Amino acid sequence: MALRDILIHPDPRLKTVTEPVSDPAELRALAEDMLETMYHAPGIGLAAPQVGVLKRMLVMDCIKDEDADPKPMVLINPEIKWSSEEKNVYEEGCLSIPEIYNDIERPAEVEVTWTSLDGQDQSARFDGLWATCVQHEMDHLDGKLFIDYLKPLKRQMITRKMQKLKREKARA
Ligand code: K1U
Ligand code: ZN
Repeated sequence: MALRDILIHPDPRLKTVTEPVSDPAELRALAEDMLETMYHAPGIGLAAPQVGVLKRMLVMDCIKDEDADPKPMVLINPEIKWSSEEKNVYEEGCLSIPEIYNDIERPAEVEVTWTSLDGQDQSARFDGLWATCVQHEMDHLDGKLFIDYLKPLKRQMITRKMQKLKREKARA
């Protein structure tokens, strides 16, 4: 297992609509690396394009209680089959946009289908933080970031801040 570098916005790979996965078993090593990278960050989710792989795969674990058992999930080719009318607002962050947080409104519950690493069809209904996280990660697979829900001026300010951060990191 290895830690992968997380891309920082702006990066064209974070704006790309990713490709469906045809052979899930081939992505086992990547999934393990992504989970390790997510826990190390730390974060509650990570999508393949954030580590520069333009495939429809995401990992997540929204168990925040350190005393509880972890619940790592790997979702390949996920699709939202149903979204609730009821909405939920959560102050979201993104490992590709460090130290920026903003309230984002999304459906409170979603029904999602996906393929497991073993190639099995799966489905589940997510609510609470799990619902917010899976929608945030699925947006990544379509080249969408949570700042795309904000007003253009705010998004522009955040993008400039990230450009500055990337210049500083490159110099260090
Ligand atoms: O996709 C990502 O960049 C990961 C992101 C996922 C996410 C956070 C909040 C709402 C929706 C989706 C993160 O994990 S940011 C870090 C974070 O939220 C966190 C970090 C440590 C403990 C708990 C949460
Ligand atoms: Zn993100």
